[in-house]
Amino acid sequence: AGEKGKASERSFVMIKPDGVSRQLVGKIITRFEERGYKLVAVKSLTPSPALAKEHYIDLASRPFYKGLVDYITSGTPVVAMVWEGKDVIRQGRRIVGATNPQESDPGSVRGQYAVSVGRNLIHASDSFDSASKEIELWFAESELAEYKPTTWDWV
Ligand code: RTP
Repeated sequence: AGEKGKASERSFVMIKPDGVSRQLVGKIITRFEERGYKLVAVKSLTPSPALAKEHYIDLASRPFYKGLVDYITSGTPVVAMVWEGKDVIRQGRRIVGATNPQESDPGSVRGQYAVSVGRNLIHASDSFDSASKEIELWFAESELAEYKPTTWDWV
């Protein structure tokens, strides 16, 4: 799982502090579950500055980087998850919606619940490479569950 070309792949999805403080965790998880994706791992934590900086390392030169890291580490937890299933990386991005909620499809999480790019509720991996890096950064191998959802009997 998680490898390019596999029927079943994995994505790292994180509900950011605004999603937790607005009590949208259940609604967001429900979208992934009801679509048919499998919850492989989930934990709630306040990321350390080192973890948050590494997660957003590609944005280090951007003007909003410090504010983003400060927000993610502010003390309200995030919910870090790994979801698995067919095309979950691309479909996860569609469920989440465009980065700027002003551009997000109204049916997406951001399009339904967010208006500001700095408080856009959720992160989802944008490629196979970032998914595997992010899963390794946030989770130990022992935290990733192996099971088959009963709804996958027809797969
Ligand atoms: P994410 O990684 O969170 O899924 O977001 P993304 O790929 O859709 O967007 P990216 O460009 O990687 O930006 C990561 C996060 O940085 C925050 N951001 N703030 N102008 C701003 O203030 C600004 N631009 C981006 C957002 O929280 C975005 O999700």
